[in-house]
Amino acid sequence: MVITSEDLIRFQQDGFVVLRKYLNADEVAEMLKQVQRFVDDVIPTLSAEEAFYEEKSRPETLKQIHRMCEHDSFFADQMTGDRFRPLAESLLQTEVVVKNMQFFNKPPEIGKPTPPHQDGYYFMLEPNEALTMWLALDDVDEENGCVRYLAGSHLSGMRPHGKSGTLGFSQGIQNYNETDLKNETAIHAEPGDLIIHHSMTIHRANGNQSNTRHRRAMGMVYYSAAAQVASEKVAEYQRSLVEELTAKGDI
Ligand SMILES: O=C(O)CCC(=O)C(=O)O
Repeated sequence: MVITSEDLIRFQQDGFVVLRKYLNADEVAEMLKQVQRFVDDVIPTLSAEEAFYEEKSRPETLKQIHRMCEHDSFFADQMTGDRFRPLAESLLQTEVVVKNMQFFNKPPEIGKPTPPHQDGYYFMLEPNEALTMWLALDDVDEENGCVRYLAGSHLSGMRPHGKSGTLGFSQGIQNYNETDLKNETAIHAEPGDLIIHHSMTIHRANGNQSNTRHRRAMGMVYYSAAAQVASEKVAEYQRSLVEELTAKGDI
């Protein structure tokens, strides 16, 4: 058992769980070193849709890197090894499929809000059984845009999503309201803390208000092995998104 029964119950009831100090300081430092290596050596070899910037002409405004495990063996090993995958299996109580490893940043001052959404809307799964692990690499709080959850929202189906206008989170919940805002749980985190949410759990984050602090994190996505992916729909969505972002000059 790689998770306590209390944490499993919390994940099943709330749709998210926080595992404090999942990585120690040395392990966080290693992750950051590998991200920097990826930025320096791998991003230059990739197509534009694999790395997003708040301002395309300013490399220091890097906000997301996608599919890192498909492009680099260190990140592939992270996804398939013992660190995260058995935890995903314990939480979903089934075998899992490795899907995605991402880097998320909200650069100081210009890091944009993450619109309220359910990851499952993007994943297009039947059944919608998957999870995202969010590993903090910085201290994260209200000022630099911590993640906020609606506890239990994974049990109430998919809310209507529509275009958000946000690079990297193209779809957002359209009818997010005052009650939702009141019911949010904001999760502060320290480097090495791991937050895990179900693919149906509603979450969002504010922008980064700090002038100096980044808000860096890794995102790891695992699907239940039983979930069927609407692959053609996903491919068509990705194709039209890349076309739209390219035409707008965002990537
Ligand atoms: O980093 C964020 O602000 C949100 C990340 C997110 O939505 C996710 O990991 O599913």
